[in-house]
Amino acid sequence: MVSASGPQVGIIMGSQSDWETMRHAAATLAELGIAFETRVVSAHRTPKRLYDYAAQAKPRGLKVVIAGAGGAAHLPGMTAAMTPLPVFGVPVESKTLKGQDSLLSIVQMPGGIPVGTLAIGKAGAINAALLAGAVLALMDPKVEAALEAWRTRQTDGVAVAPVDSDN
Ligand code: RP5
Repeated sequence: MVSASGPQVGIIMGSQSDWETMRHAAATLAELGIAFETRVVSAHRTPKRLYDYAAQAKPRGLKVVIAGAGGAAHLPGMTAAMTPLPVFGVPVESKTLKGQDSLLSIVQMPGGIPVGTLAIGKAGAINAALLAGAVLALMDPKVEAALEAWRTRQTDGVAVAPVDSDN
């Protein structure tokens, strides 16, 4: 039995070091009032944890998984292989290749197992949360309203003319 009040979105990441990026997905989901959980799940270092997480994601009531990883970033693709839920991948910026390795390894999934791949870094983490919200909004008018309000705040926050930042 799935609890209606449980987390709707699972945010997973390959390492504690990814949290600096993935916390922006969490903050955005919080702004939208969407219940979520956060877990460190490494495809390389904790493969059994990954298997268990992906296998149980849907039975536990999650609707979307956001997976962030860097370098040889197998986490989003492996997760997508083991759950029917939509998986959004966030390429974390790596030190050596600035996240281009992360991006290419997440986006270049062979046909058959999709991962919706976002931009490298903070922008991708924020947009993954907004996309997760858009999915949930199809079934939940409260999330739909929260997303609309989020966009309105964003629009209202854009100045008509530029200002000097050193004033
Ligand atoms: C990946 O390796 C993680 O997603 C992280 O981005 C990268 C580096 O991990 P750490 O060495 O910082 O733990 O699996």
